[in-house]
Amino acid sequence: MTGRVLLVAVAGNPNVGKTSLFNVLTGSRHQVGNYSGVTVERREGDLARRFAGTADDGPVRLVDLPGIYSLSPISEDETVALEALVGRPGAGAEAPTDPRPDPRPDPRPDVVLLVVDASNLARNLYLALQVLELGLPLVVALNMVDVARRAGLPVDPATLRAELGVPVISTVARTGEGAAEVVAAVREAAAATVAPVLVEPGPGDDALRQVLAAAEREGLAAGPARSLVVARAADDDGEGPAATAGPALGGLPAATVRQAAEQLVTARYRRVEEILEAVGHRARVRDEAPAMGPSQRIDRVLTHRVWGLVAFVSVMAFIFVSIFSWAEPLMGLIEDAFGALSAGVSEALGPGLLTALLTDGVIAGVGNVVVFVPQIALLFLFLGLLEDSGYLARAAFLLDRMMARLGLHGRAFIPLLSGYACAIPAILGTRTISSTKDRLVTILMIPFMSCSARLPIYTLVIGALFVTDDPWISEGVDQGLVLLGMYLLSTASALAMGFVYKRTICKSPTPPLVLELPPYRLPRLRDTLLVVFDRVKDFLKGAATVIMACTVVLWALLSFPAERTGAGQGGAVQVGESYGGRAAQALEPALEPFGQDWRVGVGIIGSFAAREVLVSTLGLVYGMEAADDDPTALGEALRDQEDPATGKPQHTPLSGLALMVFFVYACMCMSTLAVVRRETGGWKWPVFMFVSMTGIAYVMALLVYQGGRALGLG
Ligand SMILES: Nc1nc2c(ncn2[C@@H]2O[C@H](COP(=O)(O)OP(=O)(O)OP(=O)(O)O)[C@@H](O)[C@H]2O)c(=O)[nH]1
Ligand SMILES: [Mg+2]
Repeated sequence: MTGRVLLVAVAGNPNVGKTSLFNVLTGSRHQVGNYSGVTVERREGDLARRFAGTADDGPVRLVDLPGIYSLSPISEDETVALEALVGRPGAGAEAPTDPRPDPRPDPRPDVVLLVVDASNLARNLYLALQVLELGLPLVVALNMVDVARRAGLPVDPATLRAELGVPVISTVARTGEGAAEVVAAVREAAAATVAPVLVEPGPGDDALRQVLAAAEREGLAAGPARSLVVARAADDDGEGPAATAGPALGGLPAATVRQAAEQLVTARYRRVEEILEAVGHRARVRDEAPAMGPSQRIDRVLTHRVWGLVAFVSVMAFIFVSIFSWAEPLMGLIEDAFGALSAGVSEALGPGLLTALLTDGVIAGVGNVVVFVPQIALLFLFLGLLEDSGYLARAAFLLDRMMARLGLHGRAFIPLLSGYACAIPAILGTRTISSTKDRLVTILMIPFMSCSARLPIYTLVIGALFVTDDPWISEGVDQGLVLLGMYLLSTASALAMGFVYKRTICKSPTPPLVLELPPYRLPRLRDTLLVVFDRVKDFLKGAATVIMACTVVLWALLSFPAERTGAGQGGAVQVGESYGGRAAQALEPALEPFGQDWRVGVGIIGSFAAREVLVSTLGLVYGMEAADDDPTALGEALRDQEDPATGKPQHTPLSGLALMVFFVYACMCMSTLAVVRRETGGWKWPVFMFVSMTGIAYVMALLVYQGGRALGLG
């Protein structure tokens, strides 16, 4: 075995702890969450050093897969999982006749590590039987034994091993219990030869016997190909691939194949019952009426038509208000730190072009964005805790009725909500939606959800222009509510767009929601903090690269031709006279109708590279224009700016609102467009998305500003 990499596929039902186990074994930290469909693509990782053993043991590579209920995939993520086990669709049925040496681009795994939820054995065993039919070396990780133990339904791994005929190891993936034994069993299994194990046909299952015999005659007797032909035929109800499998099975009539299919499914369920009986679960379940557990009691409230909705809105309001008020002190500290750094640099270098570039450009640009790290960290922390507790699935269930009334799929809820964090993983998350049209609608809706990159923009505008003097409202609360309003607007708009798309370009019936409610679990703070840490790292990497580059380029455009006035280290720059300033002024006629001047225009242009660039760019423009070298906070500069014509404030709550509304709708994220292109397989939808969203953004901002003016506001 030495030298060759042992490929191990980690498969199993959704939400059973596959990724948790994969993370333990490989030392990685991919996202886990307490709902089905967290993992939607295959991810590889090498065995962590502490499990690697001696040099003779040879390298092991693991592949983490999306969860599947059976080997007949109905959605994109399930297809990914199946292909990792058996190759591309159809390859199984065509393999015997396919002239190509290996029509499968995915290498078949050497060992399947099937993760089974010990606290949910009945459902998990069906898949186990199907995987046995594949005839691949198999090791079962009996996970969540801690939960099963607590629930009073422990499973004896030895009994299960005797029933399935493959190694069974008890594990607790959360703590890493049993991981070393899993590795040992996997290595051992790789060396063994195995044959596909099919369930015994029952006494009356003649059709099934006929199909099996035909498969044997066709030379499909050995290896996984044969079981796959039968399995495909069985699970497809004689439709689709099964119809093509028919002729391959010695010309048996389709009716026989269909009948065999039903018989095989029934035979599997019979076998599941037998195993449950052997493990001792059936008897116990029969004896004790299942008591109402704490999960069910909580659910009575949280999925209640009225109380559930009240709870959901309260949770959301709490999150947005605390993002505002809790982050405040930390943001102040960061602001001060960058101010001190800037002052230190100008002190050390003295006045000059380089100093101006460093202080006005690099430090101010990056600093204006880094300031938002506390808020972004809080947002990810809250969303992570919601995900890991199991609440998200409840919220999806709760809002499914509402979604259905709009004609939308309940499964779309979790991707939509995770769009609050970032559209990219959210768009990948739509792979769990089986209907192509429903999936497309969801993909088109997601960029309307306000992602974390919009947060700095909302915060800046709200912080600068929505200040209350009312002593009864503590500062932060009302601003938090304005922020909540922006999120509500974006959510309502996403839903409205979904409603429209569903009735126009993506007409299709909506299938009912099939969603498992996972048991509530205490979120693991460590896991959530790791995710927060990774996200903040990504955000900072963005700040250090894209934002810095944009800032430097814009700084150059705004600095030349250089005309400086006044005293101070470099004096104020006549930004308006620069190349960049003049170009932006040419755009002013388009900006004025929604209450913005050319300075904001520079920011809007910059933000097509990345939304946060708006903030760093505004910081740059105002920083360069400031006559003294004591940098005032960007918010203050915005508030103090006067309209040269009227002498009134240039930025009012109304113009701020119009600007925020523009950013609610504008599609300004190249990465999102790239992902949409990949997931929809072409340029059509990303182009549609960009054009329509930008158009809507402009019109909505215009309506808000002009409407507000007409009503006498601002
Ligand atoms: N109590 C307990 N919880 C576990 C165990 N293993 C995983 N979990 C939790 O179960 C939930 C699901 O874990 P994941 O690793 O994301 O499950 P998955 O099988 O990868 O899920 P999908 O990718 O959605 O198919 C998380 O909340 C984990 O913390 C375990 O052994 N015991
Ligand atoms: Mg997973």
